[in-house]
Amino acid sequence: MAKIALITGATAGIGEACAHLFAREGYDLILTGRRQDRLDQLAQQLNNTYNVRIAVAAFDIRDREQVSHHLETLPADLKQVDVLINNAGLSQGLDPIQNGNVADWDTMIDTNIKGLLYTSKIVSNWMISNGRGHIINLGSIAGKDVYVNGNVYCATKAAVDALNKGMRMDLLSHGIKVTAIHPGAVETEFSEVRFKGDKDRAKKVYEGFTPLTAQDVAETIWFVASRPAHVNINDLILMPTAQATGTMIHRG
Ligand code: NDP
Ligand code: 8X3
Repeated sequence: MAKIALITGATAGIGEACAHLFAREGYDLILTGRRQDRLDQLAQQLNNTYNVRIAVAAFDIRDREQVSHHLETLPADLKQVDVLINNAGLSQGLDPIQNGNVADWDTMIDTNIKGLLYTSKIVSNWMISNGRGHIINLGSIAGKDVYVNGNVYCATKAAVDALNKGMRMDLLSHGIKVTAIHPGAVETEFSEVRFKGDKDRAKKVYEGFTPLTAQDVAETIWFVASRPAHVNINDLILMPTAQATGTMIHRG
């Protein structure tokens, strides 16, 4: 029987790259995100290329009822999830705390922390019943190194780092692996979302150096997911060669 991966935030960037890679490796997939059209298009593309089963569920991960409804109504056989990739997340704004936009704070906290929690609670219970599983959390270098004006986004990723450790302890006796991947700068829709559609400002983030690609991160996620049963990678920081810390980037 094929293994199953549930990938949140599969409509773009790292999540979409993971969908391609895990499908290529023969996984059946559950793909989520808000944009139904993108999920449908991706499912069709993966179905045409790989002989795997794809289920899509379009919902806002900030809404606990929606998360519960869409996950709990999946067919029972798809609840045999082997790998959960908690990837959906975003940054909004880059302002000092005193000027911060409170709605942006809510969006980041509700998506990056609460959405991840709602999903993990449901899926970890499935994994406990199935007697196996691997949860892979997308943290960030921003959760390890706070940067100027990064305040709330950095705090949400520090929370992911803490939750990653806590989940590993809580799920230890059930044999469930828990891993965090903490990338540095990855060129995806991320900066465009952070700057609310300002493409020029987003482009500048990646000028003068070679950032990571979504594919680079997906390959690393595949690496951690494909270790032998007795091996778990707890925590992995993945950086562009030109980036030493959260803030130190060598631009040529
Ligand atoms: P993208 O903006 O390209 O993709 C983000 C994904 O998250 C999209 O599929 C989006 O789907 C989904 N998402 C966002 N908000 C919600 C929501 N409310 N409900 C459901 N899905 C949502 O960014 P990346 O691929 O770069 O980011 C993926 C993860 O990696 C995030 O957690 C990010 O914080 C983290 N990360 C990114 C880095 C980077 O430099 N890019 C570096 C370190 C970590 P939709 O809009 O359809 O809902
Ligand atoms: C995204 C990386 O440093 O741009 O998590 O915030 S950073």
